[in-house]
Amino acid sequence: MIKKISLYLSMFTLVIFTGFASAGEKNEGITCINKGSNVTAVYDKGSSGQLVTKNIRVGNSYKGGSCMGRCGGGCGWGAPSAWAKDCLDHDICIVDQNGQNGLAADKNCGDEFRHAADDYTFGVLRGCRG
Ligand SMILES: [Ca+2]
Repeated sequence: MIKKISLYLSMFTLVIFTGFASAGEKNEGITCINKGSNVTAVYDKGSSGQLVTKNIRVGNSYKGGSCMGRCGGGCGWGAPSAWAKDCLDHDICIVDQNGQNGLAADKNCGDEFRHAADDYTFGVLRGCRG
């Protein structure tokens, strides 16, 4: 139990520090988004480059990517999924920039990936179920 709590605490600390690291696209904490709603995704080229915005309906496919806004790849396999703003930003970035999906190391979308880490980890617990 203590081990689990300290793991969560260290993840929180990591998330907070990475949140301050980038000036371009913003980490929006864990902001839930609902499937079927229209949301403006924002990402930047590089890690603090030119901002790009894209209005998209959450849950739609976009340029060959599916389930835009779901945290994790594609549409998942049926387990409860988190749907959150930072995950949407990352999804759109990967598709738009032909990302290699190098996760945190991706040239354009690595910062978006780091911003989405808290959403991915805690989104379901926070009730971001789409
Ligand atoms: Ca970026």
